[in-house]
Amino acid sequence: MPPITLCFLQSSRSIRTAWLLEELSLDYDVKFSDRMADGRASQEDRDAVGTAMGKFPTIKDGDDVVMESGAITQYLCEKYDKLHRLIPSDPAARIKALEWLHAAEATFALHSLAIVYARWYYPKEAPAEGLAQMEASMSKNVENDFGWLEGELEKSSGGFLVGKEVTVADVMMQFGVRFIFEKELGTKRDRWPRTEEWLKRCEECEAYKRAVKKTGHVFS
Ligand SMILES: N[C@@H](CCC(=O)N[C@@H](CS)C(=O)NCC(=O)O)C(=O)O
Repeated sequence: MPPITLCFLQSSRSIRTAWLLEELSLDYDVKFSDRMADGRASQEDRDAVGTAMGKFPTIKDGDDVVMESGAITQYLCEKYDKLHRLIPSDPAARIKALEWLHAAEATFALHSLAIVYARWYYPKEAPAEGLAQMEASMSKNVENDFGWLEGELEKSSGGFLVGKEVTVADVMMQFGVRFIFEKELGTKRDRWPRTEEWLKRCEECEAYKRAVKKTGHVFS
């Protein structure tokens, strides 16, 4: 079997897939793209991804080309996680893992990126209080999301989102939470001590550290 190719963009969700590939001990090559001055990948690199969206992460596994970090996660687990370690087979644990897998994009990214776009696109000549009011309104969603996350970590018996071992829940959620904390999108890290501890625990995992080393991932 030729190795899987991971189309990886610096400082992006691509770290989720690299971490997962390491958790699954799969052989993979990294096709690395850097961000240009405008924060995007170059047009050439986006074209080279070979999908209609040209987004990162995308993987190539034989004839299969998969985009969307959540779909990639599900695809890799269904195909390679024969022991159901990353998506547990216990029904209650499986539901929890799938909730987080989807919440990473459909809830946390949705609400926090609304603030990023407001910061990008709010007219420079408009009064600054207008943007502050928009952010304050949109922060309510983010605060609500973190209330859920902190509450689940308080109830969790292990150190991770679904018990004592890493699952897709942690692999999908870590990047977005780190992003929200670093950019202070609608909340501040000191409000969520359990979440901060969990984030550190994720980033101390050997597989996560291997993924960072192999890809050169940095947060910026
Ligand atoms: N929902 C998608 C989002 C993919 C996405 O927007 N990726 C960003 C990086 S985090 C990207 O490719 N940006 C590069 C560009 O648009 O030039 C996923 O979860 O994979």
